[in-house]
Amino acid sequence: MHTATIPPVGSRFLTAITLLLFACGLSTAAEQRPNVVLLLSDDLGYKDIGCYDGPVKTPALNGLAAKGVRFTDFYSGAAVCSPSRAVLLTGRQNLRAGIYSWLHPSQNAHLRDQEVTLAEILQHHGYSTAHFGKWHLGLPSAGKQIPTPAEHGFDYWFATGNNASPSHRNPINFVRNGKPQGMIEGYAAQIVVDDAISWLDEKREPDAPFFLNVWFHEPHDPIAAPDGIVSNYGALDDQGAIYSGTIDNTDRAIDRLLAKLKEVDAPENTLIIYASDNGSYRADRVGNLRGIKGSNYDGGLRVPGIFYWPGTITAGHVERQAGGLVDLLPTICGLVGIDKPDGLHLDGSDLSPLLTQRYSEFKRHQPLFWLLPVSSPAVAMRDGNYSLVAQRDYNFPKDLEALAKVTEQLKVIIDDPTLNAFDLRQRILGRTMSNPEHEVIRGQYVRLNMFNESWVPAIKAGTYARFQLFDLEKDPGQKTDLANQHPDVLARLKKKLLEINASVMADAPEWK
Ligand SMILES: [Ca+2]
Repeated sequence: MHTATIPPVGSRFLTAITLLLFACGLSTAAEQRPNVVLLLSDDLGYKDIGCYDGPVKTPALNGLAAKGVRFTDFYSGAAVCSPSRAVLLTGRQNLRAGIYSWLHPSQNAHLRDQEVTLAEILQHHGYSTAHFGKWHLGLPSAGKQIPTPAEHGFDYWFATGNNASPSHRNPINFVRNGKPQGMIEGYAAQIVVDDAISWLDEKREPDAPFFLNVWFHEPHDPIAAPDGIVSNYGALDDQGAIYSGTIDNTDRAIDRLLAKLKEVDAPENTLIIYASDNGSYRADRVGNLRGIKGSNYDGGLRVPGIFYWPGTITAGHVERQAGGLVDLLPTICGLVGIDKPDGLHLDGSDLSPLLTQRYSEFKRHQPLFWLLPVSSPAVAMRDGNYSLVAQRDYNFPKDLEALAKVTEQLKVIIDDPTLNAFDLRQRILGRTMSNPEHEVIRGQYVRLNMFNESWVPAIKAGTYARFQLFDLEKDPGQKTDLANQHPDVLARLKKKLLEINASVMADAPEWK
């Protein structure tokens, strides 16, 4: 469902609800607001980059962390791509924004037009806005009228609908402002930065502050990186070495972008934020955390979180309070001095007191909360050092007979008796197969398990069971369930979790 759109601001389209929300907060000029640069990796884990004790050489990111604030307990918006990106752009739980799981072109779900995005807020306050890289919040296809990044507040966009295809090398699926670009030679991270640099040089409004939203494809599968980089990490056909190579290559691209940013404006005028959209699909890159991408245990959720703005954000501070992508919209509004949108529920809180040594002023109005119905556990909440998770207590209407048949075929293909059912599922969902016939079977499995809109009523009516309680300070690996030991804490947090869940479900839309 789309709200009526009206074209009041030049070529930009704002929804009626957006106008209402901003009616009291219009600014007439760009004033002295800083540029905002958001750098996001795709599927990069808690222990990948150098400044988080990972094995990959990332001097550019390490430099931002050393001269800015690095969060030890930073969280993605969700355990998979699309919902996490929806959370980032809206500051709201993904179901409120209409995103129940990762998006596939066969679905009608997309980031709802009426959501107020960070890009719309900044654009409305005079920013020149641009998106580069993976989008995965829905693009028009097969005649479907799905809003593009332009309808979500970006003056300019250069994006792929989902992953770089066929891999990070020589991708064929970039679209610039609605126009397919065909094959582009090179590696996705460098291509994305090339385009961002050219936008900075030639296409932005030169007198306006800018919002550069750079969402890299790396290290999401299918992976590729230059041999000269991969060889620093192992054999050229070693998946771990290639994976590391994609991250190293991204850091080199970031280094080029940072040099350009310094050239176009003083670092004191540019806020830079780096994070990842969810945990790694590699169990060796999530540190000692439990679970990987797709899981609502911390391994699927915890990611790097780095904030850099010399002169304003504290230099060289390591922050141990929890933060997340859900906080970016209110935090950026707080840092650049823009009122948050009124009249809608924001799930995130403004982290700027933690970034500017006003620690006692920080207040989280609602515990961090993750809901991904297709995940196991389906729901998670963090309150202080406590983590509460729970399983879905309802079933999706799947074709179980077809699913059992395909699962048996995949068990034979993978042939790894050490994998339990959950890990097998994660392995199948998380990684493409090099054998084309096997990949077809994997595709059948993915589609049979994939969210579709007919599940929404079951999700909205669903309840939870098997609650587990962990103390992340003592037990970051979530190994010891304290639910029986601390029934009082369990009851208090469970009540809170169910309240947030009810609030989310009240906003979550039906899709047809
Ligand atoms: Ca991802």
